[in-house]
This record gives sequence, structure tokens and C-alpha cells, in this order.
Amino acid sequence: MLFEELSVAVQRGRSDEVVSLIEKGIAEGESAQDILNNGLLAGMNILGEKFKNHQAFVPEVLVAARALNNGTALLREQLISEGVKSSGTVVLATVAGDLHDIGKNLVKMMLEGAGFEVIDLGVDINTNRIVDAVIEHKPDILALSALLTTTMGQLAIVMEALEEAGIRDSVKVMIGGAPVDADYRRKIGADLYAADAAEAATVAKEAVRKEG
Ligand code: B1M
Repeated sequence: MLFEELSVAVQRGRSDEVVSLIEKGIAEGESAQDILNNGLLAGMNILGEKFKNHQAFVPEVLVAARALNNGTALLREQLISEGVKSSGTVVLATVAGDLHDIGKNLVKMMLEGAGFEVIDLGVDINTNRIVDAVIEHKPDILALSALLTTTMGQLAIVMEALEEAGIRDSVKVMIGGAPVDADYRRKIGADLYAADAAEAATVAKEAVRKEG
């Protein structure tokens, strides 16, 4: 019932309601993962289907995304509470031309939960800035998100730019986002792929452990 109410509140973009339902869920002992998956993301998936079928439009999706981000911010402490000491450094970005940040933000939380220090460059980040950030921060992992079929090609462009800058071998590149898969990772020569935020944390930890 609570999850259903949360899902509806997300779809309607009611931030205040989302926040109070999450507080209620936490008080009733629901786990942060269940609140996220069965309430917040379930609601966004329903709206996403409507968006696809032209039954919902950009302004509604934007308001829902804001409500969802407010909700995940509230769950943040709980989602990362199992965190351990620093596992390494990650530079994280959504690629150029792509404004989607909900998935990236979840990946950030899960990586922090796994003990990584995350430098989040934000959304719509051009290749030069990404390369500069790798040079500046020397991360163990460069994590890149792409949500559109029209922006996934940017991942390949970043790979080429890392090569050209002579820093390709200094960093493991992890990619993710709805249109991306393990085959695409192989195609562009990235090191790691994860299907969701929880897997991103597991894969990143494993990669750093092997390296160390
Ligand atoms: Co956009 N959009 N959108 N949108 N939007 C999608 C992605 C779309 C699938 C909707 C649809 O048609 N069904 C479609 C893409 C189609 C395609 O390319 N094949 C689409 C489109 C077309 C567009 C526009 C072009 C619409 C338009 O203007 N005509 C436009 C593009 C804007 C741009 O980026 N330049 C656009 C705009 C927007 C909004 C701004 C309105 C809003 C974004 C707001 C925001 O992010 N702050 C929005 C939203 C919210 C969506 C949907 C509804 C939801 C996306 C989302 O946040 N999902 C989406 C439909 C859908 O997915 N159901 C859609 C929840 C999130 C947790 O999942 O991001 O997949 P996701 O992240 C997952 C995994 O992918 C993975 O882990 C995450 C958590 O488990 N993951 C990684 C993500 N990054 C990872 C990185 C990793 C590892 C895993 O390692 C580094």
C-alpha cells in the first residue's frame, strides 16, 4: 500500500508527499532498497511507459524526476550506511548531450556505499572535461552514464580521447545506462559494464581489488 502510494506520488511529481511517505516507510521499518525499487523507481517506470506512448510529456517527467531525486536524497544515508573505508576514487559523469541524472545519482550513492570517493562532474559533460578530470584526479575508475541511443556514441568518443591523451591505460572505464550493454562495452573497448547501480558498486570493487 505504502509503495503504491509512493509510486503514484512520484508519477504526479508530488515531492512533499514523496518525502513524507518515505519518512513513514522508514519509521515502519521498510528497507531503503525496497522503498527505492518498489516505490520510487516503480513509479518512474510507469511514467516512463506513458512518456514513451505519448501519454505523458517532458514537464510531467521533469517534475517526477525532481520528486524522485528528493526522495533518493532522503534515502542516501541509509543506502550508503554499509560503506567502508576508501576503496578508491571514481570520476563519474553523464556524457555530452545527455541530461539524465537519476541513474547516475544512484550509481554515485551505491559507489559511495561501497567506500569509493566519487567526483561527480554532473550531466552533459563534454569529452575534454572528462579527459581533464581523469588527468587531474587520477581516479581508479572513470564511470560514464548514457541514457539515449543518440548519446551512447559519446562513450566511444571518450575512449578515443583517452587513447589520444595517452592516459587510456591509467584508468578503468566503466559504462552503463539503459541503451548500453556488455556487447557495446566490448565493441568500444571499455573495461567494465554494469546493468544497475548495485552491480556498478560490485563490479567497481572487484576491479579495484584485482588491480590492488
Ligand atoms: Co528521457 N528518455 N528524454 N527524460 N527519460 C528516456 C531515457 C526514454 C527511454 C523514454 C522513452 O522514450 N521511453 C527515451 C530514450 C529513447 C532512446 O534513446 N532509446 C528518452 C528520451 C527520448 C528523452 C528526450 C529526447 C525526450 C525529448 O525531449 N523529446 C529528452 C532528451 C534530453 C537530453 O538528455 N538531452 C529526454 C528528457 C528527459 C527529462 C529531462 C524530461 C527526464 C530526465 C530528468 C533527470 O534525469 N533529471 C527524462 C526521464 C526521467 C526519462 C525516463 C522516463 C526515466 C529515466 C530514469 O531516470 N530512470 C526514461 C524512460 C525510462 O527509463 N523508463 C527516459 C530511472 C533510473 C534509475 O534508471 O537512468 O536507466 P536509469 O539508470 C539505471 C541503469 O541504466 C543503470 O543503473 C541505474 C540504476 O539502477 N545505470 C548505470 C545508469 N547509469 C549507469 C552507469 C554505470 C552503471 C549503471 O556505470 C558507470
